[in-house]
Amino acid sequence: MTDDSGRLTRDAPLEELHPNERLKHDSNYLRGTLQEGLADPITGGISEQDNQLLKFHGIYQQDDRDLRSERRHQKLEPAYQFMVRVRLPGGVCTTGRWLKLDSLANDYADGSLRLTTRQTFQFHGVLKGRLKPLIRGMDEVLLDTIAACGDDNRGVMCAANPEHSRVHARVFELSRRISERLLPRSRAWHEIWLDEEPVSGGGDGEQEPLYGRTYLPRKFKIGLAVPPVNDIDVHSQDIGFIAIEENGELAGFNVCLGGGMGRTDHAPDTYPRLADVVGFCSPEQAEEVAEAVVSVQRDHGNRLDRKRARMKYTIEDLGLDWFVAETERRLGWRFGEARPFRFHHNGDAYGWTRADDGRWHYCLFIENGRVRDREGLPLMTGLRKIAESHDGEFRITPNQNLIIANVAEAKKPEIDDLLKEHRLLDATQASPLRRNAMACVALPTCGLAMAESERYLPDLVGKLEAIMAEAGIADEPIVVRMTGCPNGCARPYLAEIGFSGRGPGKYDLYLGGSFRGDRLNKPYLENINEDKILEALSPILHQFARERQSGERFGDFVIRAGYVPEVKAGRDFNR
Ligand code: SRM
Ligand code: SF4
Repeated sequence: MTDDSGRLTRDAPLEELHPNERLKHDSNYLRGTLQEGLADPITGGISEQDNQLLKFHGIYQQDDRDLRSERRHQKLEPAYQFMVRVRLPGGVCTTGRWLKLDSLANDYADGSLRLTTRQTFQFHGVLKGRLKPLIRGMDEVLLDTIAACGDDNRGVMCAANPEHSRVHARVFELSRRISERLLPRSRAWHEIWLDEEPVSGGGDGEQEPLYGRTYLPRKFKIGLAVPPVNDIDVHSQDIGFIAIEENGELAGFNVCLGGGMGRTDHAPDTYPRLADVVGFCSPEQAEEVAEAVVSVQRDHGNRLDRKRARMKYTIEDLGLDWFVAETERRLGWRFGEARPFRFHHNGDAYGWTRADDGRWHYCLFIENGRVRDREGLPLMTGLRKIAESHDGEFRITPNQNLIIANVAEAKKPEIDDLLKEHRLLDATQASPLRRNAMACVALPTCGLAMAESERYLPDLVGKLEAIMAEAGIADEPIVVRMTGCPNGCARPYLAEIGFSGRGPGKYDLYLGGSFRGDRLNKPYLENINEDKILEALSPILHQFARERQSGERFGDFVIRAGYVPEVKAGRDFNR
């Protein structure tokens, strides 16, 4: 079946759609043959079909890419292992839960916890037989992995900004409610991981009232920002809610639609896009807005070509006006006029911050979100000790950092001592460049990585720090982001200096994002190695040091100086 614009809809015959549509449809609400595949002792892996379904359970099959060629040489199957992503709306985790995750990482994964760009945890290096005990361990502290990946609504982000605690509390509560409301209703997760019976014959009489049998055409992302901090990069979300505060209270939200970062090299019809502000809704209306928008994307998203299946392309292809009108038709009411707001930056406020309710929050810099003990920096041990001492919460920030939240005045000296004892204050005193840098995971776990990212960016930042010191701008914060492929997991297209991997040691370089996360950058040089990167950036950084106007940011300067044109719309990114 086609809709008014001639697009195939989800009611079209399955054979006309992408093969994943049939897979979802025939999976008996996400059960498929997962139970059998996980129990198969012959291999450490599972079939590709099972892997596609496993994503809806928050788990990816991977293999250790550092060992790939050696294993191939030895005619062994790849070193299969799994990545497990926790569902943690708004990034808030009690310290009790943190302690559980820490012990699970040591017992069943590679001994590290990875804080992600969407404010949750990932376990890496989990062997097939350890998946179940790991997930059961999470369930003991009421955590799950449902819909952390897959064609559904993913982890809902929420500003971690601690200053305005009253507004934050309401916005956080809403992020939790949106996550619950848009959660798949299938019992498959409980049956497979917690042994709550039926499994492959299960699903009888089950329904997915929102998603139906074929779920969404593609992943879907929602985030809530609290100005003046745009830490969640609200314009990168499929739906962004911008909290509008009036007289210290949450008046409602400006609603933004159609953001997304992913693109594919050599495919100019794929591009990052910023979400447009389309109107205003009250706090009470936000949940139904989220559901209505998801339903429009469910019915009109592209189910033939997964590279163009995100909502940003539905909006590009069918028109923003059409999309908004269709959403309003389903809501039965119209958005109000968007209200004024202003973002100052999209980073984190490091160190201690006192919130308006008198409680303290310490934002700790965690380089690229990797929590493990290293020589001279016992990060995982230090956080364990703090979690044992602080009966409160940790908040994961959208910049892969961690906030020790809601510390009472009397408790602060004890936390300070623990931070000092474990040398965690040193990390927070890193250069402003490093503190504003972010890299995706990439090698050795990510199957899509074409180049290093998490393991390489710290070195490159060191070299850029040296250039900036020479130019006399060592204290200048510049947003730098790197990914190992064009998918955009560290939101590199919003960075003032962005990199995406093209091949081993080779990157595309992007310039011109804003410090506030509200402007896309632009491809500047393609497929270059480190020498060329430094050769290209050194003169620009020196010129910036000499010629910048008062208060001018690097991303604004490169546009004024003519290095790149300003990108005003996603479809112009590649032109
Ligand atoms: Fe991502 C796929 C890691 C945030 C866009 N992402 C992947 C996979 C699962 C690779 C795969 O499909 O096999 C990566 C697993 C690597 C590993 O070994 O752990 C991966 N993405 C991540 C994380 C862990 C990066 C990080 O360093 O923190 C982030 C986890 C977020 C979370 O907690 O849910 C992560 N990914 C993002 C973001 C940023 C965001 O959402 O704010 C984006 C860009 C925004 C967007 O979606 O448009 C992003 N990831 C992608 C894409 C491209 C999607 C697209 O529209 O084209 C893929 C590939 C895909 O979906 O086909 C992808
Ligand atoms: Fe992997 Fe690419 Fe995402 Fe990096 S951007 S984690 S390399 S999919």
